[in-house]
Amino acid sequence: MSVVSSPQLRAQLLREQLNHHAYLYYILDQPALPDAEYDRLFRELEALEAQHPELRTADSPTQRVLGKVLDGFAPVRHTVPMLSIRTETDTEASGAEHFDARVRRELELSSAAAPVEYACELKFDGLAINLRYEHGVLVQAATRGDGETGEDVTQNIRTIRQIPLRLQNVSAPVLEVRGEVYMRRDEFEQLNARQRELIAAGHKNEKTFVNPRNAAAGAVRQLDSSIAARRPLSFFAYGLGDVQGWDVPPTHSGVLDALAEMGLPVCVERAVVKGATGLIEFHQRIGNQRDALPFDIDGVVYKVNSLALQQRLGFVTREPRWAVAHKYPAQEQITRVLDIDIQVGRTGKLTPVAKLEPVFVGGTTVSNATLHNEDETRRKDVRVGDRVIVRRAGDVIPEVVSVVADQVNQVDQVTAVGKRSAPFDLFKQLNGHCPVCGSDIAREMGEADWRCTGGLYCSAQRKQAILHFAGRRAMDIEGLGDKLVDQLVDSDRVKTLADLYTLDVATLMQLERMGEKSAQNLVDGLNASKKTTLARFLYALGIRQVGEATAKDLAKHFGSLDRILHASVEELLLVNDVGPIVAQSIHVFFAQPHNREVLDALRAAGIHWDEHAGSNADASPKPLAGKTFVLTGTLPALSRDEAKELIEAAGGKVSGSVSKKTHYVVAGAEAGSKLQKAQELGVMIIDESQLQALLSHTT
Ligand code: 5U1
Repeated sequence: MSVVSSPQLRAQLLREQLNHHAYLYYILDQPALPDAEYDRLFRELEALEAQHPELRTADSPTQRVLGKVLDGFAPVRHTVPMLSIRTETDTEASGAEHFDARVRRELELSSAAAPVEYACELKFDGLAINLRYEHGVLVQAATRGDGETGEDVTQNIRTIRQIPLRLQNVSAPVLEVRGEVYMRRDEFEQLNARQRELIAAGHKNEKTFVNPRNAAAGAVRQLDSSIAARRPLSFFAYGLGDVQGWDVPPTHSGVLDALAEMGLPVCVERAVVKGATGLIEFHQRIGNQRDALPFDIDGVVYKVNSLALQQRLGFVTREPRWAVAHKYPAQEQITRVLDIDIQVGRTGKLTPVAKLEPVFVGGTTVSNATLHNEDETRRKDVRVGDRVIVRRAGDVIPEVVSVVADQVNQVDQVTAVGKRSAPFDLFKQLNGHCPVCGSDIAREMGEADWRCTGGLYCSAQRKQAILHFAGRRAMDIEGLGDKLVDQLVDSDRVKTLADLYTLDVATLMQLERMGEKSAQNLVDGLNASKKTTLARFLYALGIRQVGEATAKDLAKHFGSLDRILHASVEELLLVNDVGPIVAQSIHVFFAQPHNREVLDALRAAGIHWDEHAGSNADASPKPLAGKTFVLTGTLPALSRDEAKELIEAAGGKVSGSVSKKTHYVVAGAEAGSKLQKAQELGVMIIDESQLQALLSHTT
């Protein structure tokens, strides 16, 4: 209920509340208001502004998407030119040494002089943007352009929720903030998965994006800001442009701290170091973490920390002498497609995979890359013999992003018979039959994928299903690797999941490279796996659409397998995050007589768990309930999964990132940025023995 009577005051209060909660949510990752309450306040402000249009201010959260389609972007002349950064392509330690030596030479420092202090940051792979705040309110956002003149992309930048429309406690007449708009890797993958679905459903104008940088740059340059608003963009601030009426701190690290205080997103992966040794350490540390970062970087940035020294160093042409981007090996490379194979997945999905001339990309040698599905392969028009760009970033499966379209390539694509191979046609290539079991293949209306119809009759699906069942996060059967599964399935010793539990040492010893000790270890592993949890068991079954999180939700909601077996689609829909497609998939799975038979056989083989453990029906006290943990580094005895399971069993939650809401960070050897962030935020840091102590109080 509103206690403020004047519409003007009420609108101001609502704006402040909504902007504050957006800051907690998007910058600090600490939501303090349920979504529904945020929406209610938002709608109240919208209604108030509709009644009193004069109350609509530039910093109103309702003004993020203006819904006006532009004819083009107006040019913006930068008051202070947007410089670029010198690139050091020597990806070894010597790259950092050269930069430090250059700085020392320019500053005329003798070898006896103290090491130079540097601010180290990440080199985000995105699009540089200048944000102009006047009296704390965002008034303009512009691209870099040629450094002198950029384009006015304010409409699109306003849609990025991490970018504050009003800075906290800033009244300076002018404060320009520079930084990078980028797209997180997981959000990029989700965006492309959605795009692939749209294409499969017949939306001819849709396309997938080559990489997060292109997707981000494309979104920023959309003339229709409602399209930009649907693209998951993020932002990191890393510097200043024009500043009037604000006391600039004396160091670059101080500037970044101040920007963070104003409510701007500043990446926590940064450090102040001394000399070349410090630079090299930072380059190596971030290099080791690169795959685990949630976004792409192409290097790190070193800047002389003192702004006075920066001024002394000045710049050459458009590049400052006081900064450098020290690169890492590229995440995209060009290579050639030798062949296109079709692989059969666990659910029968047929995936075209490009066999490549091996190429070093993103730190490893890649010789296979996914083409996702037939439509994608055709849309990219990838054919055998083509030169293609391959991308491997993070722990995402390498993919072919595009064919190299140049003259040289056109000549290269000509095959021995003088013309390019035919466009990819999955059905034709397979003659309509699964390459593994010969069953018919089918593609349903509105589906992007061809599938083998053989089900578990298809040995490829059986092999994948067994490997999934045995996986670490499923039944965790030690010693059951892919070579062994190949033999067990090919020799017909294992036809169903339950057959695994009939294996004995004598049978196993008949297999290749299987001595008595390995056979005994596997039998022990199988026996040990029999005691499990309902959630793990459900996940292990490999039901389509049921990942680990859904399996946990199902186990928690129903508490027993029998209740799940008998649940209707409507009852399944009551489970957290279960929608109609997932509910249908679960229902269909358990309705199949052959699946019921396998379940019965698995239970008969001795697989068991505590029914109701961890379920909503479980009333035992959970002393870690409400406590959030973050795990970092390598613990001496427990694996990450084990620690997570113990914490969750005691009612705690394990989160992937540290925030002020984290109760404990459990740190092991080589803990990285999470430990640092915990220290910065004053979060309690404990080791494995302290975790064990907390857990032992719980039993
Ligand atoms: N982190 C960071 N990225 N980046 C890019 N800092 C930074 N600074 C830049 C650029 C182009 O330029 C300044 C050194 C002028």
